[in-house]
Amino acid sequence: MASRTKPGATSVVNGSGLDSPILASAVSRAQGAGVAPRPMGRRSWKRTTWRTDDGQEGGDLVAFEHDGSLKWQRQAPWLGTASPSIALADLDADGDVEIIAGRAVADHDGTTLWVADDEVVPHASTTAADLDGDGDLEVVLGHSAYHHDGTVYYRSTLEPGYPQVANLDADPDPEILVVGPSGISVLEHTGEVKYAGRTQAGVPAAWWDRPATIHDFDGDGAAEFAASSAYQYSVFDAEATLRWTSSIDDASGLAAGTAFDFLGDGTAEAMYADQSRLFIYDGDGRIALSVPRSSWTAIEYPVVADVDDDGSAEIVVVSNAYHERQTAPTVQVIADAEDRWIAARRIWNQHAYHVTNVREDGTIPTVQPPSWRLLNTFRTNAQIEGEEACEPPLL
Ligand SMILES: [Ca+2]
Ligand SMILES: [Ca+2]
Ligand SMILES: [Ca+2]
Ligand SMILES: [Ca+2]
Repeated sequence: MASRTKPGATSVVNGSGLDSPILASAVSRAQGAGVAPRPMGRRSWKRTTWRTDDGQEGGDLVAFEHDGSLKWQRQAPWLGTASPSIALADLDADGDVEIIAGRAVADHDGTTLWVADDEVVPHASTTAADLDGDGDLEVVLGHSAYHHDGTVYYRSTLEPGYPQVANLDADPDPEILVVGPSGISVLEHTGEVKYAGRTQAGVPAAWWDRPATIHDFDGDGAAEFAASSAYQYSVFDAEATLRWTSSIDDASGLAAGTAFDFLGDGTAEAMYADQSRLFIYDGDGRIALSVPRSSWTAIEYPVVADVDDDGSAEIVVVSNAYHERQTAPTVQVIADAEDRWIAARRIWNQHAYHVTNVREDGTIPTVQPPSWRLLNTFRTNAQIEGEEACEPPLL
């Protein structure tokens, strides 16, 4: 695959179209060879069986030490459910971290604890939340959820989709936003369907088969969410009423976005990366900045963190060869030219990131603070303002 990789490079791209003072420069450093994933065909929530090199169904779950050396490697039949992303949480609050992927849970040394009966979407991004408030985390597949011991907590009438947990209404309990091939749905924390199968005018419900982002985009104190189809990136209010939409092109995968209030003015800028560009949107959904990238998109999305510890947030976006052509370094770090963007945490550890799932030092809390009572976000990072830059927030 060497021909599909781009060697290390540093480049500066002048930002354009961004209102001052958000004018950005992009400083890019490739972080090693990129490997283009194979293009995906038509997706279905039905299980796709993948096999290891020796022909066994599933894949290997691999853990590395902090220096990159191998810690352990376990064959995991449940990884046959089409490359799920991995999440970490201490489900039973006993001090040992469990490993969640797709519809399965392993303990901290990779031993499978249980596998859920329910199917998940390909490239599933299962999360964990204490939905019933008993101190243990439930494993949230979306259309269903399980107690930490593998017993069913709820099983809804929905088809499988991608779960996001936040408070999306007036009651203090969390809701589960499920976005998938059946459209946009919200469940109460009990699993009761609040609404199901919504979409925006002119877009088939089946196109929303991608992970979503929850954030207070307009700073009014109530959470909105961003979701994407193959050709739209859109922000909705909590009832799935469209706020704004912008055209994107992601027929090859199921990319997602994030958001961050770079200026600290109360309005968050949304970000999304399709097959050829990273877009940053202003509060009205206008493109404020776009940066070249290339990808046969799978499930990747841009993230925001203070990766160089300078007290100003950066955006990280990856690239690979799309139609044999890679237009940007494998990893790009995009910073404000004068580091005026406000500070962010220095960590983003998993696809289903929601701030309270990990401390800034990389440790996993034994008792995970309920994110819906604090920042009430999903797939966005926390701002850190003023002199307290880069101190972990009090959560
Ligand atoms: Ca545990
Ligand atoms: Ca619980
Ligand atoms: Ca609620
Ligand atoms: Ca809002």
